[in-house]
Amino acid sequence: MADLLRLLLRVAEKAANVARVCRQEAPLFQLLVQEKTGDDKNKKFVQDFKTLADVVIQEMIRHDVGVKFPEMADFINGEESNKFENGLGESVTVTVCATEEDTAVLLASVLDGDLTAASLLARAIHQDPASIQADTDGLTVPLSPSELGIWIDPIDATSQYIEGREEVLEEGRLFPSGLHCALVLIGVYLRSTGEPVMGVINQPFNYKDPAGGGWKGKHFWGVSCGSINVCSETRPKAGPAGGLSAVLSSSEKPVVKEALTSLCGPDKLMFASGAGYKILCVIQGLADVYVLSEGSTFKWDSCAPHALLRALGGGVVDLHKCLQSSSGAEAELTYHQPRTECKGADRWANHGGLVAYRDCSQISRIIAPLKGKL
Ligand code: 2IP
Ligand code: CA
Ligand code: CA
Repeated sequence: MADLLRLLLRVAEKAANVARVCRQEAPLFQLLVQEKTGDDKNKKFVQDFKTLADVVIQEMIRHDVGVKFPEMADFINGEESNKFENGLGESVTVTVCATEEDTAVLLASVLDGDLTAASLLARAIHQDPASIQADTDGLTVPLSPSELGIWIDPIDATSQYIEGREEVLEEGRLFPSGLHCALVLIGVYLRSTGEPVMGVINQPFNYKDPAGGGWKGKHFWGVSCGSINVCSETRPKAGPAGGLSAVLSSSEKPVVKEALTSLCGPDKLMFASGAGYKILCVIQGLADVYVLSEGSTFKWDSCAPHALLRALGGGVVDLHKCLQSSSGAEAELTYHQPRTECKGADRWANHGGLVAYRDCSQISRIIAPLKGKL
């Protein structure tokens, strides 16, 4: 299934192109950022467009993977539904059509007839992406498509994507917010056990060409299945013993912030936007752990980066399960079973919160100061 990995890298790059086009092309950008103060229909329309970028990307990924691997078609899911209601209350099913022209016509019906915007989007959807440099030659992945399912978050950290603040990233440093937090996440799991086995992350706004060539992206990937553990990132060297660093959501509970400030010290407790970006920070060694005490992330947020962490020897565990058991055994997140007692997106929430880590010996150190506090 190295073919699948190469395909996911390509569709993630296409997704990143769509995300960039929505910010680069004036007719689309205006839709993305303008907050009209007019009537409700107008407000709803702007809201529609933000959701449409997500829906379109997810459908494009689903379409491209489904064509190449039909056995997977019914097991490709994500944050969005392709049923879309436009500002006029009409319901449209967003699909990728056989031709660019047909896709443009369909999208125009969602965009209140705006064929200019719809054509720009359709072009990005049907365009072949630039070829991806990824060292996957010789990689064999002993899995078959009929065993696998996929979780997609077409754009994670949407709020940062819309706000659009530009940062010049520096190697080895975590930047708490900005466009670089927006990520395309595609995770593959085993239908039988729910283990994450492959992940692709595309960061569409990694680097802005100072010569005016626009934004360039960066991709990350990992495969973890049986004895095969391969990742685009190298295992970061262990930091000096004793100093543990953690990244949290800025909206994390005060009790967790206090407990981890005592453990890590104020300099090693960091905050960042985007669930995917925070796990990416752990993957890159910019933080040792990401701790989240609430069920505010979903399977599509964690599946892809979880696979990369596993390939590096780490993982993602359910925080509340760890607090209940001393060993943390059986606490690793899985991706195949919904919480049947819940409705809608909540069925797929990581409801017990999470701890993402590269080194499992750090879990007990993180858990200890949180015991009895949550
Ligand atoms: C969100 C996004 C948020 C995150 C939240 C996710 O996904 O990653 O940034 O909150 O948990 O569900 P926070 O940044 O506080 O960690 P989306 O942007 O796709 O809705
Ligand atoms: Ca998300
Ligand atoms: Ca999203």
